[in-house]
Amino acid sequence: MKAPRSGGGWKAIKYSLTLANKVGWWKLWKSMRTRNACKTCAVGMGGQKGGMVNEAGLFPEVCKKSFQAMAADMQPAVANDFFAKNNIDQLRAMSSRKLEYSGRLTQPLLLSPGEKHYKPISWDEAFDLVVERLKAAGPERTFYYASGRSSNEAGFLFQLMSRLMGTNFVNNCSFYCHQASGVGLGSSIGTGAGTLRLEDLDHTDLYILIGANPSSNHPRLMKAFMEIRRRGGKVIVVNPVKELGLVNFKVPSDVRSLLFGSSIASTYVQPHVGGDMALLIGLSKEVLERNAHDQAFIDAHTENFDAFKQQVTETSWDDIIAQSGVDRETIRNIADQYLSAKNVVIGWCMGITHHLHGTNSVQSIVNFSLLRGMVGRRKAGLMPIRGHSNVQGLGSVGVVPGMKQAMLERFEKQLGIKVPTTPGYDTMACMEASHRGEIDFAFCLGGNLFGSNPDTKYALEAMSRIKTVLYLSTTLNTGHVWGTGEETLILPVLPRDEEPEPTTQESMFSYVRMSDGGKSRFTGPRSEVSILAAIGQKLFAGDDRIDWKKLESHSAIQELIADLIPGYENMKETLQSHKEFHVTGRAVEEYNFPTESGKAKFHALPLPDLSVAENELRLITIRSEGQFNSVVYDEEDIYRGQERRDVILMNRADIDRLGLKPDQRVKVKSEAGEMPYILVREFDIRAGSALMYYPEANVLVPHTVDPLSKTPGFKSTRVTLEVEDVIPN
Ligand SMILES: Nc1nc2c(c(=O)[nH]1)N[C@H]1C(S)=C(S)[C@@H](COP(=O)(O)OP(=O)(O)OC[C@H]3O[C@@H](n4cnc5c(=O)[nH]c(N)nc54)[C@H](O)[C@@H]3O)O[C@H]1N2
Ligand SMILES: Nc1nc2c(c(=O)[nH]1)N[C@H]1C(S)=C(S)[C@@H](COP(=O)(O)OP(=O)(O)OC[C@H]3O[C@@H](n4cnc5c(=O)[nH]c(N)nc54)[C@H](O)[C@@H]3O)O[C@H]1N2
Ligand code: SF4
Ligand SMILES: [Mo]
Repeated sequence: MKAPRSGGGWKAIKYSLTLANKVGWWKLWKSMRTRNACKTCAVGMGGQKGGMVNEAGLFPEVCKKSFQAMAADMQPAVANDFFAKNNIDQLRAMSSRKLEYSGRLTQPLLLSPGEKHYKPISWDEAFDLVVERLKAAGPERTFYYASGRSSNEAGFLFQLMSRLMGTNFVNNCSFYCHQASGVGLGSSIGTGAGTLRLEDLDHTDLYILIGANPSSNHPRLMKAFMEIRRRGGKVIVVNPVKELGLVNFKVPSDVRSLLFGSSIASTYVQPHVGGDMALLIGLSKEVLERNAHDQAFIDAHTENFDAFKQQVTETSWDDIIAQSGVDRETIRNIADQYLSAKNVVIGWCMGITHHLHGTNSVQSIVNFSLLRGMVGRRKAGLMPIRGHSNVQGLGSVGVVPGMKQAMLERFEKQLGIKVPTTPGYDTMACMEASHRGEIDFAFCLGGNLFGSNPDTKYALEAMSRIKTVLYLSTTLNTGHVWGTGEETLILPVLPRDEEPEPTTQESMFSYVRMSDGGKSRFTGPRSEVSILAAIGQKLFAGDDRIDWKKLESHSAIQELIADLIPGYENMKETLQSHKEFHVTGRAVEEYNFPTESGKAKFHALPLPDLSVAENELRLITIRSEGQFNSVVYDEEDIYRGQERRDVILMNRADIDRLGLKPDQRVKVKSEAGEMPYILVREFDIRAGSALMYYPEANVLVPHTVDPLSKTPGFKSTRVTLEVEDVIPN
């Protein structure tokens, strides 16, 4: 399969038109125009300004991902006899695409111990069963996991339930995603969120994009990069993989770009996988050696600079160059660009966080931007490019093991609730507890905990040892069929544009949108809030701390959020006038860092140990154009020119060095597992690295985590290859 010459463009438009043909043009258009926030990524669009409109009021702000998610929700319901016809083994044989396209879930389903078929049950039966099992499990043997699709309102109720039950075993998919950004930023500048607003990007003259592929994963950001270049600004891309869409992209909403394409990267650097931290230390060293840092800013607004400077001075150029894989000349060149820019923004995604030193890499990003005061004011700053559309909101409303002190105090003072102060469990800690047989109930608000986990064998064992696994989901995924406990229950939910009452979502720019909801496309599924409120009423019957009946109303929850969640005070106005708002305190202004001292902190960090044996490659596991996380919509990856997913993409030099040939079959082995019959493919990727597709390649990723953020090293698995001598039919 041939790769196209640019990302986006007609291909993206054609794809969207094909989807429209499938579900009906008018219906899709009408659905997209409703006043609901985009369901897909955290750039955010839609809400009260109307579908396909961004916070600046611009239209059309849309991409094929948003159509994809909408079209999936517009498919018919799962056939009545689907579960009678397909037993669990048959369901396990289905691909994630087949499961997703089996239809929308409309009835509560129960897979009882020893049974082979999911069977429909009534909502009352389902609630009775959930409540009985939750009570029997108790706080010490239950965990709560949420994906970032759910609303703030559902997330708030979810964590409130866990706290009233007396546990902090509550977390969200962020632990497998941007947690390193939250921890790294928090420890450096006092806030875990990005420091920018969308409009700040209008002033950027240098954007450094590290370990992210927005051309596939955050398509509307591409317009911002195009505009930076048109203004004469620079975009430096740091990525071991040459991503086509980061070289050239055709922005569909811009005629000139659509016709002729837009050059995105003005400099494209391909470091070693995991070598970013060394590169950032090198860049800081270069700036310090030239004495080009802003000493006045550093003295006034930062601390720990001397320790940082000493550490950087002691780190040798040889080590920096060897570990980053970036030569001195390129480091000088990037430093020149950094020093001559007025407003620098550094953005990053999973290429930074999915490493065992992910948090330290984020701290190194902050160190570098502090050298010139490029964080802490408007127009410049730091931009963790968030994943799920409301993952940031779920963190804000407390779906985290450790509740922020300010929030904890408000809970105790205003609600009279004693929130447990035990450290709680992150996501991997929950999986480990399950593996030890210490968990009886897993409460999953959306997502695919099984599919997103590293070490598939371990995840399978862990989930199977849980007594009851409960999923609240819109459609079927591999988690429902593989991530089963002794007993498994699926409750069908409404996506946000079918909610009976308004919900809210927070974007990566900390902009809170309000989604109107809309008419349910089916009878059967219920809103996440109504399910949680119903469970709450039964679970806490006779306990008058919280009126769970009242919390069936979204506006009652929104009032609580406005009172209890720091930064969400403006929610009161949203309630009255549907006015959307930015969470206060996130966009750091005038160098008022929300740390205890009011200063930003430099971190003195030694280089991590990234050694690999001669015959090993460093494997990164990533998304393709046609998938959303564990849901694979299309087999082919059009931008990388791959027509199938059972491939390992490698540099030609490694293929030759290891005595392999393109299209040869190999067994890929790691300490966690092995994958047989994988096709070797040549690709423009830094030698020493290899690329495979997530979620399939999770078989290979060990479940070790970054000690600071507890994020697995999804992009740092050491693998070896073995030639397969038998070709299967
Ligand atoms: N279409 C689509 N959109 C999505 C998603 C999806 O699955 N599909 N998922 C959403 C979610 S939850 C998230 S978190 C985001 C993820 O968005 P991204 O982080 O952009 O996605 P990944 O595919 O994980 O790949 C990240 C990039 O990092 C690079 N990379 C890998 N290792 C390294 C490294 O060591 N250093 C550097 N510098 N780069 C490296 C890879 O080559 C790749 O280009 O996307 C969101 N949007
Ligand atoms: N090897 C490897 N593993 C990874 C990654 C990687 O790059 N490499 N990426 C990691 C990252 S960044 C993330 S974020 C995680 C993803 O982890 P998760 O968020 O747990 O997984 P998703 O695949 O996004 O979950 C999709 C499911 O959510 C359900 N859903 C969709 N919409 C709704 C809704 O409105 N409400 C509810 N209740 N359910 C809904 C559907 O059933 C759908 O099948 O995976 C991580 N795992
Ligand atoms: S970039 Fe993200 S938020 Fe914007 S339309 Fe696409 S999927 Fe939706
Ligand atoms: Mo993510």
